[in-house]
Amino acid sequence: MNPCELKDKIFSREARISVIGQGYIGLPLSLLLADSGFSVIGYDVDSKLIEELSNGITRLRNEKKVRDLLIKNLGSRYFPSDDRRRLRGSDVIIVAVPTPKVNGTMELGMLIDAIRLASSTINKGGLIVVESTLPPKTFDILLSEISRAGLRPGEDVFVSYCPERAMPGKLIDELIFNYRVIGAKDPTSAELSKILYECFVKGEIEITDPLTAEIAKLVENAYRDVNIAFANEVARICEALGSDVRKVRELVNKHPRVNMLLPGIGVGGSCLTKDPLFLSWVSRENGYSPELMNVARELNESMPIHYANLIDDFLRWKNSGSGIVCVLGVTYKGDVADTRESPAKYLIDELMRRGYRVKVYDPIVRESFGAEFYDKLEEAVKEADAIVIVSDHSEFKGMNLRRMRELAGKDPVLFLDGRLIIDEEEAEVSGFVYASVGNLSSLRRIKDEAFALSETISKAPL
Ligand code: SAJ
Repeated sequence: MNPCELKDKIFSREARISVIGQGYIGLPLSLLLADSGFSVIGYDVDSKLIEELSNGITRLRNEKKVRDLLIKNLGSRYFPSDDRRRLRGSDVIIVAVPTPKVNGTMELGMLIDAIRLASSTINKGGLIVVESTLPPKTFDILLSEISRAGLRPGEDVFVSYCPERAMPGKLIDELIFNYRVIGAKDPTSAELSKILYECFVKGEIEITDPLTAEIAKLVENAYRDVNIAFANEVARICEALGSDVRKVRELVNKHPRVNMLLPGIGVGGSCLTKDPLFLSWVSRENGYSPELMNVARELNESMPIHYANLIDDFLRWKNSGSGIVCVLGVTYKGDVADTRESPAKYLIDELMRRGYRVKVYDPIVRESFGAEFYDKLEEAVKEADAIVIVSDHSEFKGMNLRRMRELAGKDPVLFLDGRLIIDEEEAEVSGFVYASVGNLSSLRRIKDEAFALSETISKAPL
């Protein structure tokens, strides 16, 4: 097959496409390609996942559009499979497997396996596209693997890097409307990839070299991580000085050139927690050791532990270090069914390590990281000495705080708002001791008043 033939096959939707990896990106991508007219094999090594998909079930539970596209295309244009032989004869193979961080290093094993599989099954003259996030200079390693399989990149097979940049919660819309970057070493690989993505992408498609694409993808997430760390730093300053970060943020964001992000109880998800480190590690191996990104990461990682300490302090003061903590939300952010690297895990681990009973409620996922899971919010809140919001799920925004206070334990009960979604006054009128990320004033005041009272009592004449 020569490039013109492949181009024609893409235009006519006759190109046979396979996608390796049917997770957060591979599945929606496969479905968008199927929906635009291609026959797509969605391959994954996870047989259970393939069985679920074959029955029209997706694990991306809060992604309604993914579910709708699955039902629409399953068996007609989308074919999930765990059989590697089904990939043989593919004109296009897209790799969308994870690139995780394991024990402080980048784990490229899955990616290399996927590239080997693609190299051994792609048609001569076909196109391999990598969507998985690549640490800088990894594209060259992948090209070497392809060469080792006896294929000359840019001649026998065309290869490009087109990093995903879709946000969980709105995967389909983001895959369609976001701008895309294609990194390729030769113009034919770039052009074929662009034609392919134009079949469903409505955003701009930029062509560049692979190293620039690798760095750009990581910089986007590092930028966000550093900016959230800045907001978290300001929150910690406000806590120390007795101010309220919500008011400070509201004011500073009125400035035309300031856009401070939202501080919170932690930064989770699979992307922001590893991409800045990939960038930093590879840079260090090449002679420059970044500091800002590493410090930002450390600050963001410290957030759940900082609030575990705060709850611990409160419970030592209230109950001599025993009590029940109710954790609301375990997903890494609101309204997504994704618990990867969730701050909830680190908070719960720390509280349980300190001997507290931890009750968990989440309306979207049934995960509790070893704590007690409750199906009903009211059951989880019952008898709690402290309640902490970790995920900004919509359900928590309209919570009946008076009812929550009736159910919780005896006075005082701490309500720690980890995502700044609860009104301070309403929480206090309902009878809670309110504290939030970046605002500990009420908690301090109540502790000071209680201390002053106990001093008065102890000094009073018998
Ligand atoms: N968070 C804050 N404050 C904020 C915004 C977010 O504390 O102001 C927290 C969230 O609660 C969450 C974490 O940060 O725990 C990450 O959430 P996110 O919404 O910032 O990002 P992700 O991980 O869902 O998706 C990111 C996005 N990258 C950027 O916005 C630069 C997305 O576009 C990428 O496609 C995705 O990473 C990815 O796959 O790389």
